[in-house]
Amino acid sequence: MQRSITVIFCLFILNWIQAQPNILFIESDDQSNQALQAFGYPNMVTPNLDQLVKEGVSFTAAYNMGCWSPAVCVPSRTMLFYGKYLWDSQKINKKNAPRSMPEVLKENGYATYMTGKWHAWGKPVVQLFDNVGSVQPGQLKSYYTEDGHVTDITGQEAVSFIENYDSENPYFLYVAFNAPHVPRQTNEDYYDLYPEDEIPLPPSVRPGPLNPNVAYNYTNAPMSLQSMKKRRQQNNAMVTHMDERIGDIIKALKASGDYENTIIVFMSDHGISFGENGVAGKVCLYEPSVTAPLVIKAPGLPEGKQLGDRVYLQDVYPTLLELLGIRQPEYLVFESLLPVIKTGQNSRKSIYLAMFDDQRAIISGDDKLIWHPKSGDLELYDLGRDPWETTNLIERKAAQQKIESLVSQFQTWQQQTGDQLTLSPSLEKYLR
Ligand SMILES: [Ca+2]
Repeated sequence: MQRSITVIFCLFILNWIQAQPNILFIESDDQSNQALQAFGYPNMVTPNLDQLVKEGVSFTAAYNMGCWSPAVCVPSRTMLFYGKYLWDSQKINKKNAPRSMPEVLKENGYATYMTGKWHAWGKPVVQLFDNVGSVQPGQLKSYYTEDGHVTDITGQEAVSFIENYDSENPYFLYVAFNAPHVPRQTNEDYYDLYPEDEIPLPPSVRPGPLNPNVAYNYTNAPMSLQSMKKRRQQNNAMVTHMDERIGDIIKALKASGDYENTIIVFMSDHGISFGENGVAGKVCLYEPSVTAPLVIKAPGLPEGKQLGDRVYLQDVYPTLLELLGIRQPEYLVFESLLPVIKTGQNSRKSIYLAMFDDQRAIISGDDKLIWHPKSGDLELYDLGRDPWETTNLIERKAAQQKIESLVSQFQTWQQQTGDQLTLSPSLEKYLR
């Protein structure tokens, strides 16, 4: 009797595992919201990603919480894979790393495979996945290798995995493109899609910094508007090249017959600035650098739903687990997006952003306060009226009350995240 119950239970688990959808998780590197046509940028040529947006739920205000050094990729990816906030992610090493996203999925019956960029702290990538393809470094010397362009290699390996997969179990396929991260190199055909003189620039692009303290923060401003257009041309060309390879992967998935029973995630690790507020690079807390596209297509989720709710990119990990009915590990502090998607209820009242000891920011509603602790400078923006952060409202009469509220929420986040930075006198006057 005992034995037959055990057998039935095992069969039930096996059936449950085999009915679970596959996961195709695609991550790009340094792609801002501006590098995706479906996010409102008609000059972009991204037909495959646009189609994914049409078929899934997309977030236009998904944030990377920040970084503990100028290498922003590493904390973003460490937070993603281990589900911990910024300062706890910084403490993760090979020995103390908790179970990562692919390991949790593996425990629940998933075959796990990755190809492309690996740039996270914690355990070595070969320990996290059953199998790995060509693992690329965080910073390539060149995209052109003996085996071809790295974007093509990553795309082709993902296609091969899908074509050769022959197990009944579901898979977690993590495809991490290095594109469009520097060195921005791709083929002339892609450059030709974006004539330099026709590149549109957002209204905040300016050659010098809006705030002189930002110039200190790892940007090489002032830059000419023409050089900003050149960088955008290279960046956009890299994205279109990647989009073609994503099209190959989708095609292979459809040919395998598994398209409808596959969750597809697309995200970038964070964005990048090409001259917005005089910043060139990603080490700042302005919107183009801290936000990035996030798209989730899954069985049962709405199609073509675009949400402007402010969320974290790394919320995608608990979202996947909730979609799959897998219990969340206790350490996981990011929040599932299913309530926001299904009921419009965003449990998070504010977004906290941090950049080592150089910058902090808090966003509540449309109010965004950026604080430069070393100089004490503050910037206050109304993201509803001024999404490009061109008008610092800090001297306005109404600023005082808003700052008090924002600072109070900021302190709560400091406690939640273990942010040790002491509030400087410039902020203390706003504390109750
Ligand atoms: Ca990156």
